[in-house]
Amino acid sequence: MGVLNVTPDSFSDGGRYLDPVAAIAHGRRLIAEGADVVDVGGESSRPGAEPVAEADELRRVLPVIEALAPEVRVSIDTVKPAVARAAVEAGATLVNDVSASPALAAIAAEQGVGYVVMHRRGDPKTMQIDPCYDDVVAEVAAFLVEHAERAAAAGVDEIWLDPGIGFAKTAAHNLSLLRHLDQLVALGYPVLVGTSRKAFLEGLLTASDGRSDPVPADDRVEGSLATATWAMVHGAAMIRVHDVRSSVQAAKVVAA
Ligand code: HH2
Repeated sequence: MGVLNVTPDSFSDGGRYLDPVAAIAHGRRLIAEGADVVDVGGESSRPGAEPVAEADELRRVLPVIEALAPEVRVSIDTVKPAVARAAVEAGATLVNDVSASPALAAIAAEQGVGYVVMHRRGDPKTMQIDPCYDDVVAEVAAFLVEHAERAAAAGVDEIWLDPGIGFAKTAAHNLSLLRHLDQLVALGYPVLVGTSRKAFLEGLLTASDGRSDPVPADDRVEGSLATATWAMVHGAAMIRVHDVRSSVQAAKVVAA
């Protein structure tokens, strides 16, 4: 799954693809590099992100989905029911819901498309304020199963689970979830993992100039690849990445 953020403020590629022409061109680059799915988002979900008005989000994502949907599977990364519905009508066939909301699952059911349930607590403004769990793996697993069963009962046929790396989690929580990914895979649903360029990698990496602190997002590619490879080896069925070419190469080697 290649990431395509049509936003001014995403943590890694914010502002690069706000213009639909640039966004469509980048989507085509992701397809050429081997993405099976392009995940189009018009609102950043990074910690501290400002909410986006529905009309603005629709204006950002719809032309991009209409252009790319005939060429690749498109998912819509949104927490707004109206945006999810319009995106599916424009050609998206997977609703990627970082808020695990019953309203979005209901739209996926009604429209006969797939649904990603991702774990997080709170919203972008609050989620990184002292996240705390007794047992992060067990609590995330229980949350995902509960929401997946609810989505199945609502009529969704294709359900993906995502631990929500970086959403209401410390670096140690993220690493625990990766370390025990097999426990999420054992729940019986396909698992999606998104670690790409995320902040928890900062403390593990050295900047390529040896000095930058913190390590900038686009200098976390090798760390991202290590975590993506780990996730694939431990059973993730899809990885959500900014760097499609290198991830596809890694996927081929893992598959072999
Ligand atoms: N991470 C981000 C956004 N959407 N969706 C799923 N299912 N899983 C993830 O891990 C995930 C996600 C955050 O990354 P990005 O889109 O690059 O940044 P931003 O939210 O700032 O646009």
